[in-house]
Amino acid sequence: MLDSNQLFELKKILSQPRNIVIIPHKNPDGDAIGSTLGLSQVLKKMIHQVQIVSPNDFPKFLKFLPEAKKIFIGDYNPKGAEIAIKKADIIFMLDFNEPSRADYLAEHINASSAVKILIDHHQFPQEFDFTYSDTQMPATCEMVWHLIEAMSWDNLVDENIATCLYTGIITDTGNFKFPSVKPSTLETAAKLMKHGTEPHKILDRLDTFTVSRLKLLSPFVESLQLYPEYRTTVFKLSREQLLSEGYQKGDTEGFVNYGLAIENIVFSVFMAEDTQQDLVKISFRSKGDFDCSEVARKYFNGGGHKNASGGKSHDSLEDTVKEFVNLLPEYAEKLENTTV
Ligand SMILES: [Mn+2]
Repeated sequence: MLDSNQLFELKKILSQPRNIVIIPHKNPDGDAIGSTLGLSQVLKKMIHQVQIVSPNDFPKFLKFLPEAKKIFIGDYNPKGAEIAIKKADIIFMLDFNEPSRADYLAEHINASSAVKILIDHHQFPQEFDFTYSDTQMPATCEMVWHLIEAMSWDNLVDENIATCLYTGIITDTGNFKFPSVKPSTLETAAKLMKHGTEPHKILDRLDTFTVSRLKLLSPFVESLQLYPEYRTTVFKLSREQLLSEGYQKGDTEGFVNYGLAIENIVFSVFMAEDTQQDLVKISFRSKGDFDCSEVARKYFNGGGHKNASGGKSHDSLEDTVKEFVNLLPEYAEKLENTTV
């Protein structure tokens, strides 16, 4: 948490009407969208003008969230995004550790003289005017809740705000399954329920599939490469496969976790060609003390969390898979000794 001086400073800054922009990372997930929507609705109940500016669009399964339609999508109107950021006197950056994660918005963030506030749980955060970083936290949404309590804003939290924050917590913890979950996570969830959110309704919305998602499971499962000696699974989908099933953004979200459901597997990788640019996007998931973010950082221009990270490659899909498989011997010992 921010220290008491910083909390006091922030209160002072927010005691006057402000023009606030809140930014999630590129390709925002449930935690990025939930935290920005939750925080924006709290700030709007005060005296502030608040606009969420996302670098690009977000998955369809998150569109049910209260006020999701008010999110400004930079991709569809880059000039508008630039103007909004230029006009801001406060910029919140949520669920990412450095401006480059907000893609082309980084340029405008860096150029702005606004007060900048980072709230995030990723490793290696950049420092800003206010930096609330805690890599032990399972979700930025939990951190936003802790900030709300520390600032005594909890009386402003209604059912809609609670729903946004609860959604980010369950999407970033796989429904409270990940080892990152803390007593404070469950306490936060309970408090959000007391503020009116109904978890079963959120779960019902999140469990709803698009037809294309269901159909994509077939080629995804078919692509399985199993390396039991390295306790590793590799999956891949080509652009052609994605498009032939009518791929929509978010359709393959979470697929990579299926690999970890196989007995004795501790490392799962999913490589998919981007449908719009020449790029292979890579998701890494691991169990226990095996740090998959190290592989992402060292070899695939990425990073993230110990058990969930991502990367990218400009080589072909086949070459990227080969490159990855060739790396496995380097991690053989760590993989073998991973305790779950
Ligand atoms: Mn997150």
